[in-house]
Amino acid sequence: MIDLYYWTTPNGHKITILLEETGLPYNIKPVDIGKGDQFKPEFLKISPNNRIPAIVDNQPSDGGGPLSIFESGAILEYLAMKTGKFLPSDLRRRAEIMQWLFWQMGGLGPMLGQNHHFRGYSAEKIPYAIERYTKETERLYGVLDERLADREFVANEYSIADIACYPWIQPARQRQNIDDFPDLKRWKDAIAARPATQRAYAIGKTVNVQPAISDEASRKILFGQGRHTVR
Ligand SMILES: N[C@@H](CCC(=O)N[C@@H](CS)C(=O)NCC(=O)O)C(=O)O
Repeated sequence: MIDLYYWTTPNGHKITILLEETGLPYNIKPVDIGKGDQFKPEFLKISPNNRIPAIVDNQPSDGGGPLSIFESGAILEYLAMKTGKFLPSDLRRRAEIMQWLFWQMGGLGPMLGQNHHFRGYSAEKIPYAIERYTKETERLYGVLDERLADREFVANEYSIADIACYPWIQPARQRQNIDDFPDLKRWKDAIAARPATQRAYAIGKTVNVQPAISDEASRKILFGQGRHTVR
């Protein structure tokens, strides 16, 4: 059984999508990041960066004790290797997938996250920051659209690279017109229609009934962070 430390954000959705696709049994441990659960000492022990998602595998394949992992990319890779699904061992297929997984982790996620921050959450509306991250979003959407022009999925076959990218493509929130990116739109619709994707988002709705971070207390917890010392 996998324990999934989760909240209903793009990085959290990645893991429920993969878990639903693989059929691995899992148990959700909600971490309400708007309330500060990510700073609880027991959570920091498995996720020292005070971010969701994280997992604990209570039955790792080496037969040893429980194994914890943080960082969504590392979790996707681990679960794919555990189940033998969505990350083949063949050298070239795997290299193809891993480069797009890292592209998502190092570029698509962080840049679109800044778009959300400056456009949606920041009380001060800074035109330069909004413009910069909206343009960067447009550029990254363009990279994906080009990539998908002659293949069904990011690395040809449906993989953890698609699962990592999908929850981040939110055109209305990111001020993009998806019709300008027809191959990205076709890809997004195809993943949205998968039963596992639908189950993952339905589960999210049962964990968090009020997804928007609106109140001042949550803003302070999420956006006023400096160094946090546990020792
Ligand atoms: N690179 C990390 C990013 C994780 C991340 O930013 N998680 C956000 C939600 S999407 C979070 O837990 N935020 C809590 C906080 O900012 O304190 C990953 O992919 O796992």
